[in-house]
Amino acid sequence: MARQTENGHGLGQMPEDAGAIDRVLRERPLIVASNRGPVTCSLEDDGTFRARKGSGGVVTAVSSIAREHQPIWIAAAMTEGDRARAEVAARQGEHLIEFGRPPEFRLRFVVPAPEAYHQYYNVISNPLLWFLQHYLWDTPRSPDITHEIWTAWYDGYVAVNRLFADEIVATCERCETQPIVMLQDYHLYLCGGMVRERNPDAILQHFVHIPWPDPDYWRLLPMAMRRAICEGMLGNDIVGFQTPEHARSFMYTCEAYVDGAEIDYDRSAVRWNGRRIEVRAYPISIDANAVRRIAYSKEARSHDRYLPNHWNEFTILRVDRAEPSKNIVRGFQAFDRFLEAHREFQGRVNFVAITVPSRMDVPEYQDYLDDVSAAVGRINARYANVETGWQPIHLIMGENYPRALAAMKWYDVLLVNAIIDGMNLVAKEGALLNERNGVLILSEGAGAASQLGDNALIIAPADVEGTADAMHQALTMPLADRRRMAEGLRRAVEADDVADWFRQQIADLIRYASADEPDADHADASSPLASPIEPDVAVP
Ligand code: GDG
Repeated sequence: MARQTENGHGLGQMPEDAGAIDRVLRERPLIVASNRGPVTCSLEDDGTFRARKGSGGVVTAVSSIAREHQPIWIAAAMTEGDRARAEVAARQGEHLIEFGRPPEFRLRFVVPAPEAYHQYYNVISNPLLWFLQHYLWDTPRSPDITHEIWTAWYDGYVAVNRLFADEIVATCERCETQPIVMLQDYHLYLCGGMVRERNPDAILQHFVHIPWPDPDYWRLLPMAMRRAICEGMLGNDIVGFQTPEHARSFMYTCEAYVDGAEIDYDRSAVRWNGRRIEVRAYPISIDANAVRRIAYSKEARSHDRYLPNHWNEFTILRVDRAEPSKNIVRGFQAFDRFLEAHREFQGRVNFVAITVPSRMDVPEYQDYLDDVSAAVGRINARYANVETGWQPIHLIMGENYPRALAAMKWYDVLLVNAIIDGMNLVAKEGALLNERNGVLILSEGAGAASQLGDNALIIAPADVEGTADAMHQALTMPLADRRRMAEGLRRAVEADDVADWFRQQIADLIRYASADEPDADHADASSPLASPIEPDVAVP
């Protein structure tokens, strides 16, 4: 039976023939291009390379499709070790670097010059685009689009996107059939257009993991930049967002800034330059089995031994990158207010904040980490009890995914109060793993709110008082209510695996190209997916 997608536009129907998806995936190579690859390399003293799995939501989510479908990843060399490994591969004519036996990942590195990479990553992508797309700029003061920013745009963002596009085009050429290319996120907005210019038949899909703001806010970028971003995205066949709201904002932005773009809001599509581009929502999820496996792994269990030292009669947990959009400081302010208003909880509740330092080359992130530490110091100084040794906030800093998942098993309250967030995987992981009928306090600005909101306490992210109230409500809620909500959350997450997220995108690409779809008059009969699929794909 055909099933409706969650995009809310009523267009996304899973093909009747689910076998078609498997056939396409068996017979066509899959290329995933993302700034950060699934692993980073380091060169060891004995001259061998060690590969470590990367961090962050995009890698966590996209890695989970790798096990089944072995995509070719195209990713930037981010570390010295990556560069050295890429050099060895180039010297030895190794087209794809394989990791694991049997290979879990096959990777090609894009190797920008360090200065170009710095401009693309540390000046344009983070913070300029990230801040813009999370409404983080303090607009009377910043951003200033200076000569340096323009230089970083052309010599960094445009240049590195071109390197990615070159690599994608070259990889497609080495394949016997036209691969499916899935571009990831805000680092690669120009890539779709650049690939399309050189490979008009390319099958291109771009998924944006973060919010897409309204056209008015995009005006912080000069017209040439915002237009290039939209036009680059319109080089794809389908562009995907976390929520229908962000998909709609993208269409509004194209209508506002792309000359000649015709928007079909009913069918959620843009017509431009003789092509039709579909705009879809694919709410991302987690790989429930993999998350459980890691949370109960030997390594996670080793953390189970000492993590309880941080727990108390009641434990509030948060897990995030040290990232302004995650709203960590306001979370502490709310806890401060909660302790002030409910003195009976002093000494009985700990707030455990697992914080992963992130983007430390960007000054805004260094400053934010300082703000986080200062808030912890101030609140701990205010409430700490020297007689009992009680400290209200426990800040656990550093990168360790199994530890983060281990901690999620034990909270009474999980605080996810992001100002705005594409989805927020922590909310879903916590819902899946928690064993104490823990309550989720969830920002209405997180994409996850539309899926989990019915069984969470929803807060407005700037509402410090409301968040403090929610903490009190969560910690005093009757067990039966907590259990009902926790079960509801777990069911919602279990019913919506990341595999569905991935397969829905492939299904839509097939439907996009098929003559049977509801919008058949616009179907692109020249698309390679519309023709019979050639057998025997090989990637030399
Ligand atoms: C972006 C969007 C969207 C936690 N500690 C470590 C670690 N984690 C894991 C978490 C979670 C992931 O990293 C973070 O995902 P989030 O979704 O919470 O946030 P972002 O990193 O901002 O992700 C977001 C996501 O992409 C997917 O589309 O949901 O909206 O902003 O799984 O448990 N991972 C590693 N080390 C840790 O110490 N490697």
